[in-house]
Amino acid sequence: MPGNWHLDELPQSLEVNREDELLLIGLNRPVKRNAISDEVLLGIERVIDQVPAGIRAVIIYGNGPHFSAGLDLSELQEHNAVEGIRHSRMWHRVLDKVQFGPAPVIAVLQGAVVGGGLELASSCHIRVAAPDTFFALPEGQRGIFVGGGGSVRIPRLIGMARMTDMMLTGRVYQAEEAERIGLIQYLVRDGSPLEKARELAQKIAGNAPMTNYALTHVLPRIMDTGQDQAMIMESLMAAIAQDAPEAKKRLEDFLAGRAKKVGE
Ligand code: 1HE
Repeated sequence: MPGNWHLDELPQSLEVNREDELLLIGLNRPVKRNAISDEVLLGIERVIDQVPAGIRAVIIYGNGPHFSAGLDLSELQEHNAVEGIRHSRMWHRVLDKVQFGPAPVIAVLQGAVVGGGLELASSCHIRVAAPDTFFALPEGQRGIFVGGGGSVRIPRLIGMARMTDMMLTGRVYQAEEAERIGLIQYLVRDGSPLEKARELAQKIAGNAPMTNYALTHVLPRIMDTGQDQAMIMESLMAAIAQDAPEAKKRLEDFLAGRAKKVGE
């Protein structure tokens, strides 16, 4: 790892590795099915806060057979209502940093992606899953509610009706169905989902940084605003992006036959 990193401060429950322009963050509590304790959550925040310059894409994965069993339920029992709000707001703060952080984030999923694990995965920009992945929101059955931004992010992926059903009835979506309803973008039937994520991350890293910024920071805001304001935001973003020297160079390369064609 580069010298400007202080990884010795990270808990054992996380592992972080740099591969050139990519940063890999691993949930590393397989014995507890990568349940997300405060230590894990705050560790993710520290990593995102300290992503070194030059990192162009981030991959989040879980060690062991499950991506994550969600919130560490052993820590929730202690909370009163005020502490519950603070705790939920802490999840919001950290997962907002994942969504609106310095680089696009790809989640690599297998086994359980449930509760807060699904909320974490939903805050990432791309979800790549193995065939054994399953998705659920057991909060409904545990007598609680989502608190990590799930009510905002998950309906944007699959619609409110499906999320309501998941929580009311405990419905579990298997990987095939999850791909069909848009919960994941990639189902890796053969081969390694992590390798697929690396391949996608390399593509992302090769984009103009302004385009990646527009997609991760501006597009979600455009989605959240009225049509009139959204259109002007789009025009402003388009103008800024095309004005950048990198965009000019890329257009020139295409017109001179030096750039890849669509699909190459
Ligand atoms: C845990 C957790 C956890 C496992 N918090 N300790 N999430 C849930 O309600 C999901 C709860 N977990 C499960 O349903 C199952 O563990 C799994 C389907 C994910 C995996 O099953 P399995 O048979 O492989 O493992 P296991 O035997 O259930 O669990 C192994 C250990 O992990 C065990 O501890 P041990 O000391 O007895 O070995 C479990 O207690 C522990 N473990 N999941 C704490 N979640 C921001 S708000 C978000 C709100 C939520 O996320 S609510 C949903 C919580």
